[in-house]
Amino acid sequence: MKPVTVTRPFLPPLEEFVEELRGIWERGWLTNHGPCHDEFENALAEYLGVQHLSLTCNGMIALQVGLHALRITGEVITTPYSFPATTHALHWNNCTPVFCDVKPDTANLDPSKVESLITPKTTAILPVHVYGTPCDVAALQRIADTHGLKLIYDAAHAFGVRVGETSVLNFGDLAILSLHATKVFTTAEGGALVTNDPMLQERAGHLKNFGFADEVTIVGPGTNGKMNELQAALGLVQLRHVDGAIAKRRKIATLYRERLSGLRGIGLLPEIEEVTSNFAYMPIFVDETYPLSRDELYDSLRSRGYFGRRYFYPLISEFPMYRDLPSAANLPVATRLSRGVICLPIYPGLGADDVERICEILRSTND
Ligand code: T4K
Repeated sequence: MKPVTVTRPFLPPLEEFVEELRGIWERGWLTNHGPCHDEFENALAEYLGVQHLSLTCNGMIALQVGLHALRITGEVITTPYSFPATTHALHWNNCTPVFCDVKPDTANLDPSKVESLITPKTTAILPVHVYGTPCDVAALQRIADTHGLKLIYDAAHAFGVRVGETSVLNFGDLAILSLHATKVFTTAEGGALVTNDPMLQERAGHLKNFGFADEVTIVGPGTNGKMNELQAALGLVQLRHVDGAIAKRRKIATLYRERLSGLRGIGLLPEIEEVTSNFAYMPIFVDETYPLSRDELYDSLRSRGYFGRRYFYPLISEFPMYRDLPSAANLPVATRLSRGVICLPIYPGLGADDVERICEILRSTND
């Protein structure tokens, strides 16, 4: 049996991509704001329902550029329950991460624990919409407004997620997306920075291009964060197919939920009524009432060819470069979730028979 991995990229019909490549070959224009880049940037903003979007070569660079564009310094309150990129971006921007615990139901930053961490050095809050589940955006905005802090969302997982009629990317001062191969919508590597502030978009646009404002004017110590034409061409083609891909994910997630809800010792994320999900991940949280430990279940699935992943274990606050920070010490909810999580395989091409088999393994162990 071919191993079933946690995800596989959705890829469009090859001929459609080849057609876009033909244009690139003819033009001989490979990067630096080519026609595919500009067309994709506009099309993506329109698809997502956001005002100002700037494409980048990946999500981590989008975050670094965004933090720099907002001139974030000092301490930033953030979540330990994420991919390393979230905190590493702070580190690369010379900011000090201050870890805050998460909510037990969503694994997102817990607003009720943020205010006690604010000091005179705090300049911003950096939450993550983990697994694409929106944070408590209203509560976090209230805290940011009260204390004069910037609010930057790591929305790497949240492509296409909506709260009511609004894209989740419209909240905060800025949000970043990842378009990596493992994401719901991919350009192989890729990212985007989203904001409602045209000045901020302009500054970020300069910073991702070495700081160039024009041929001879450098307005900041920029980096090279541009998306190239091949990535953008793939993005243009992907956009035609992404709705179908998300619909397939929805079916798989629904089947998982039908089979797993109520299973003793296995927790699922909540379904939130006003949220349009993208079904990016299928995390389960194994607790002590399940007959196997998380790692025993993880290994048992692997031995049968099902390669889930423990996103996000260990916590970022447990990494050697962060574990001595005072804020790394008291994160009981994040620690519990991290010790219990397995993200089960979910991607558009995953067969219902595989989902049934995975759920059968989970249930039979529980009998
Ligand atoms: N913020 C957050 C909250 C994030 O989760 C991420 C990235 C970022 C920021 C940074 O965004 P980027 O700079 O990456 O755009 C993966 C991804 O590399 C990473 O993008 C992602 N989060 C993270 C959650 O997952 P790994 O190390 O687990 O990936 P890897 O290579 O082990 O792939 C997992 C599985 O996916 C493989 O077993 C098979 C499948 N796969 C993977 C690739 C790369 C494919 O089928 N094809 C592929 O091309 O980190």
